[in-house]
Amino acid sequence: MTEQEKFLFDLWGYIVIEDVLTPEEVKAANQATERHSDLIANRTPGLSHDSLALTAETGRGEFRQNPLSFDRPWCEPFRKMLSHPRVVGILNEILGEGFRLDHGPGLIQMTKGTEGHWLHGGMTFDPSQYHNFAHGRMHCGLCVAAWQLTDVQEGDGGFACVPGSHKSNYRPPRSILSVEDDLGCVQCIVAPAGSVVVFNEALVHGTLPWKRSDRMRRSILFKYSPGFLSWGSPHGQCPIADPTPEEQALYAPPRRTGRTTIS
Ligand SMILES: O=C(O)CCC(=O)C(=O)O
Repeated sequence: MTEQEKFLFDLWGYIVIEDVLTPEEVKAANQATERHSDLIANRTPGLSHDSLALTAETGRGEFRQNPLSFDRPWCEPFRKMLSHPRVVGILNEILGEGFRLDHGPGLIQMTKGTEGHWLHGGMTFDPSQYHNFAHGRMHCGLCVAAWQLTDVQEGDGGFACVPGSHKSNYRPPRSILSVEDDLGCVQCIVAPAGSVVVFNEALVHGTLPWKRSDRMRRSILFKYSPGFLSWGSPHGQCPIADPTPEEQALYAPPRRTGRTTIS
């Protein structure tokens, strides 16, 4: 993790890193997703909680099967993301060595008219989702690597957050969480295909409705925790048929000591 990335992640609670996937890798991930389109189901709308700014006709598309368990070669793009060295370097810094995959990967697919998601996170101290700075470094709870398989440009919608809110002390008013009157503090995060957005779940964040008719949003989210912590239910087993030692290590149950580290 570069000094600039540390500064921005500490300041904003998220960073966008461009060009982590090559155009060929983005294409392979999109092809693998399209090949399994029968496994993508639209949620029943409701994540917008009736906000006038977030409500739209359709619910977002999500995978009904973990893409890491797809047959080869279709699982390969997602396996690359799971333990991508660029992201591993960042997670070792913010979560500490021995971090684990907490849950995911999950697909968020949005076409024009897909609803947004009420803003959440960062409202009270949550011992599984936090940001702290002590002894010269950041210490974070649940953090997300959100891989972008399509471009997100200004005004498109998609992932949005209140930069810096992972360190804020007051509950945001309802008008901000609903984005009905956000006082200018909610930002839609622009990120080209092939980039990864790393964000802290303690950040106040959510989703704006998707506006583009010529391009869908397709993002794959992997959620990681420090090695001693579990936000979701710990995994029964690794879903990958032939896991590498690194992949196996990411699926090891939470424990404070003796975890295999990856780099
Ligand atoms: O990427 C998004 O649209 C929002 C994701 C989200 O809210 C979450 O992962 O908790």
